[in-house]
Formats: sequence, C-alpha cells, structure tokens
Amino acid sequence: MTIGPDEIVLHHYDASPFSEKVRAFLGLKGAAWRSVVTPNMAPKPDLTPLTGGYRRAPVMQIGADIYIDSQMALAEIERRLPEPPGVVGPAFAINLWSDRLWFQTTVAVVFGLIGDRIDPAFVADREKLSGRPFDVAAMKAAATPMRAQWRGHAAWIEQALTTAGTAFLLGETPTLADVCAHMNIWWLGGAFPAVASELLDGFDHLAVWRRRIAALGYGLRSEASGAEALAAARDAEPGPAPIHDPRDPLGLAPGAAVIVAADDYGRDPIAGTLVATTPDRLVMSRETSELGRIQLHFPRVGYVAHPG
Ligand SMILES: N[C@@H](CCC(=O)N[C@@H](CS)C(=O)NCC(=O)O)C(=O)O
Repeated sequence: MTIGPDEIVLHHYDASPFSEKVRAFLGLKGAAWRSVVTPNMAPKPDLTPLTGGYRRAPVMQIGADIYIDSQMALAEIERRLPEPPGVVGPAFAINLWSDRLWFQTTVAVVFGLIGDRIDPAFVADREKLSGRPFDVAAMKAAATPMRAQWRGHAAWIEQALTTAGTAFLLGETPTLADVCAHMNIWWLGGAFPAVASELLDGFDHLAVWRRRIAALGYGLRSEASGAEALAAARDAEPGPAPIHDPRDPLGLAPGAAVIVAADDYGRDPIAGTLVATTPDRLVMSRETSELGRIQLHFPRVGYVAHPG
C-alpha cells in the first residue's frame, strides 16, 4: 500500500534492540506507522539510497526527510507527537548510557553465549562495521565479569524505582527514559530468557516495571516494502528546516559542504550540503539522481561533522 508523505516509516528489523526503543516509543505515543524491514547486514539496497550510505538500523523516514539514528528518530517523534510527553528530564542522557555502556556489556553477554554458533557472514559484516575483530573467544572469556556488570546496570534501575516509589523511572507515567532503559533487558530477555531471569533475580520493582513497559505495545504498525519507501521519498519534497544556530561551534554556514559520520562504529562518511544546525540536530541536504532532494537529520551527540 502506498506510503503517504506524512506517514512515519521505520526501517528496522524485529531483532534490532535500537529499533525496539523506537517501536516502544511509538507505542507510548499510540502512533500509527509503516514498517519496512531491512536486512540485519549489508548490503541494504532499499535503505542506503535514502541515507547516502548510512547502514545501521533503525532509520526513520517521513517523505523525503530521513532521521538517522534512534536518537534522532525519538527526538522527531516527540516533536511531531508531543502528547503524551515523552522527552522528560534526563531521558536522552539515559538513552546514551543504555546505547553505549550497557549495550556493549549486553553484546559481550549475548555473543559470548551464542559463541561459535554465530554465522560467519555476520561476523565478517560486524568486523567491517566496527573496523575491529569480532572476537567471539574474547567475548566468551569476558562472559562472567560482563554478566556481573550487566546485573550492575540493571541494579541502577531497581534502585531508581525503589527510591522513587513510582511506577516508572521519572514518575507515574512512562517516558522515553523507561523505553531506553528497557532496551538491553528486552534484548537479553528475548535472546536468553533464563540468563536474563538469573541476572535480574531479586529485582522485584524492575520485574513489575518490565511488564508495564511491555504493555505500552508498539502503536499501529503496518508493513510496507522498501520500494514503496523509496517511492515515498521520490514523490515528496523535504520539510522546513529548523533555524540555524549562529553559536554553533562548528562554524559552518548553511550552504557549506559538510561530512558527517558516527563516532563509534559504522562510521561511513555521509556528504551533503549543510541546511542548518541546532544544539541537538544537524540537517543536511543531498541531491540524488534517483530520488531528487533528500534531507538528512543527524544527532549532534555521537556524530562528528566537518567541512566537506
Ligand atoms: N547509535 C545507533 C546504533 C544503531 C545500531 O548499532 N544498530 C544495529 C542494529 S540494533 C546495527 O545497525 N547493526 C548493523 C546492522 O544491522 O546492519 C542508533 O541508536 O540507532
């Protein structure tokens, strides 16, 4: 079914923990959205024409506007759908803790457990993505200390819920902080439920909180194809850009050539023309022969930008 120019499209795959945050946030908002399932490794021929080469999941699309990284997708969902409020207090700081520190611990626990059963094609893909060996033997060796760290991260949630005495981390209603803090529990709990139960044993407030988050659901999801998503981008014009921040430390003016890349892994450089920067977003425009003008939105935290 054709995708409308204002419809939220999520390029994702079901097992992707970063995508899960966005799906759950759409659930919190009660939003309708279109799901385009991408492969879990390169090549991604229906995705990279939209992103200028960025290949990680998830990516959100609305017409010819493309939101790179779960962080940017979450911010844009909040901007377009402000009710019920989701971005509250330190929610985005909690997001980055979950994405980076806790996620790397979960990677070691999960892949240490999968061990030698990992598909060699997947290993090769992730080595290319990270530029480092995907060292399963090291992950297996680190499994025990990493499990202890994993339980330590979860203990912070238990502690927060216990001391606040509230249903959710920041009060009686769910916020982005809950959705983000839940990501690693969702991943380990889905992949290895018995291990997750063992590592969460005794965390009674967390157990109830976990069920509350699951009850948020995923909003109204309906499937679409990659071809339909490309057609939606081709048929749409990018939306209005934010006002450029003259205080931006980058010192680039709108219209300048710019290159942006993630600063952790999947650092494929994306080149385009600067449209605007704000303290938390960089907007770039790309002229493509296939799809016309595409506008990309990157988060500032976690991405480096320099003159092109
Ligand atoms: N900081 C990024 C990280 C995204 C990420 O690492 N996603 C994983 C999947 S959960 C990925 O793209 N892995 C490689 C792939 O699927 O091709 C975000 O928050 O969106």
